[in-house]
Amino acid sequence: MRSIVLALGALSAAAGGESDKQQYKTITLGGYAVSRKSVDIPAPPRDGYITGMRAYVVDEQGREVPQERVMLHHVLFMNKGRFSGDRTSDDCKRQKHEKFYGTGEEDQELVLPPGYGYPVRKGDRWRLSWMLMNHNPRNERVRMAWEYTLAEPGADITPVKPHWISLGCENGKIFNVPGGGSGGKTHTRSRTWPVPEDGRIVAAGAHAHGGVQGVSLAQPSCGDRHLLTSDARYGTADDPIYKVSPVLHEPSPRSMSFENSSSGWAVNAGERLRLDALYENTRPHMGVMGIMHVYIAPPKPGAAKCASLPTDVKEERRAFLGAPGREAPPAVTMDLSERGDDGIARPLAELSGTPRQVDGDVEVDVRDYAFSPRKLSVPSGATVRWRFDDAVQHDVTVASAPRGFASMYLKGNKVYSRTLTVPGTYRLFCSLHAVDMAATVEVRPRAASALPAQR
Ligand SMILES: [Cu+2]
Repeated sequence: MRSIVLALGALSAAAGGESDKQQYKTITLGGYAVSRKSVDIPAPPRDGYITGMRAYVVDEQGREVPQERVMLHHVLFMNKGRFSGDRTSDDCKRQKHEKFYGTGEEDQELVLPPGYGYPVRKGDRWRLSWMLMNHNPRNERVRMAWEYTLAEPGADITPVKPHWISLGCENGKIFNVPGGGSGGKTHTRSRTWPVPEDGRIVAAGAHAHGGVQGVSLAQPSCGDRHLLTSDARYGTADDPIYKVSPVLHEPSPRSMSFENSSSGWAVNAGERLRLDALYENTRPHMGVMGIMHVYIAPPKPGAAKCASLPTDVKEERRAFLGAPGREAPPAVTMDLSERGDDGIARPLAELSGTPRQVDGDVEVDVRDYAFSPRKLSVPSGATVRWRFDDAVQHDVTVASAPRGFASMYLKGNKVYSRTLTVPGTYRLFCSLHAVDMAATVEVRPRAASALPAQR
C-alpha cells in the first residue's frame, strides 16, 4: 500500500486511480524575462498507468498564476525510461526519451478514455522542459506544478503509446504564416506521418500558437477521410490576456480541444496520415507551431482496414474565462517597446534616430543585446542578413510588417537571411528580449528607372 495520494478533484473525474501533485523549485524571472530550461524531475515511485495529467504555473503559495502575469508558452514531459534506449520517440528525429504530455497557453489536460493509461515503471526517469515569459516589469517567483492520476498495475487498463507529430522539423519547428491574404484567408500547413504500428488512436490534442484555427488529422488511404480536429477557442474581448501591454507575443488560444474515444480511430502500420494546421491568414503570425499529440492503443482483433469511424468521440476542454470563447482568432497588434528608467516597458510608436540608407543587400549585427544598425532603409528585393554573434541566443521576429517572418533562436555566428520584396515598414524585435531589442527596416519601392523595362 502506498500513500502518495493528495486528493485533488481537479483532474477530470474520468481518470481512474490515485492522484499525485508535484512542484519544481522556484524559478525567478526578471522583468519581462523569458525562462527556458530542461530539468530532471521525480517520476512515480512505482509501476502503474497514467490516466490523466495537467501542468500549470503556481506562485510560492501554490496558487495558480494566470497567463497575463506569467505566460506558460509551453511545457513538455519526457520519460527517459529506466536505461538509455528504454523509451524513445520518433518525431523529427529519434530521441532517447518518450514525450508523453505537453501543453502551453492552451491549458490542455491529458484525459485518456476510461480503461486506458500510459504505462510507467518504477525506476523511470522523467524530464521536464518549459518556456515561461514574465509579462510584468517586476520579478516573478513561480514554480512549475503538475498533477497526474496513476492507476494500479494489474488494473484492467489498456496501454497507450504516445506519439508527437510536428509540422516542420526545420528552423526549431517554427514556421511563419505570411498574412496579407496571400493564398487565401486560411493558411494550411501540412505534413504526412507514417503510422508506426497497427492500432487505434484513442486520444489526441494539439499545441499551436496565436492565429491557429485548428489542427487536424486525415486518412488519405481511406478516401482522405477526416479523423479528428483539435480546435481552438480564444478568450472574449474582456479577457485580461488582451489587456497586457506592451503586446510582446500574440496570445495563443485559451483552449485547444482534446479529442478522445474508447473505441478509437483505427490506423495501420505504414499508412500515411496527413496532419493539417489551419491558421487565419489575413494577418501575419510569426514563429508559430503545430504539434499533434496522439495516443495509440493496440488494435481490436480482426479490425478491418478503414473500419468505420468511432461514434463515441468526446471533446475534452478545460473551463476557461469567457468560455465558450471565440472560434476566430482576435486581431492583435504587436508592439515594439522600450524599457524606461523605471523598469517599465512602454509601446514605442517609432524608434529614435535616422535610418541608415542602403542600396542593396545588407548585414545586421545582432550582438550585445542589440541590432545594429537599429534602423535601416533598403530597396525592395534587398536581402537582409542578420548575423547572431552574442553569448546568448536571440532571434529576429516581425512585430508588424506587410509580411511576417521569424528566425529561430540563434547564436555562435549563425546567419538568418530574408529577401524583402513587399515595400513597407518592418517592425522587428527579439522575442526572447522583447523590451530590449527592437529594430525597423523600411523597404522602399524600387524606383521606376530601376525596374526592368516594361513590355
Ligand atoms: Cu534576444
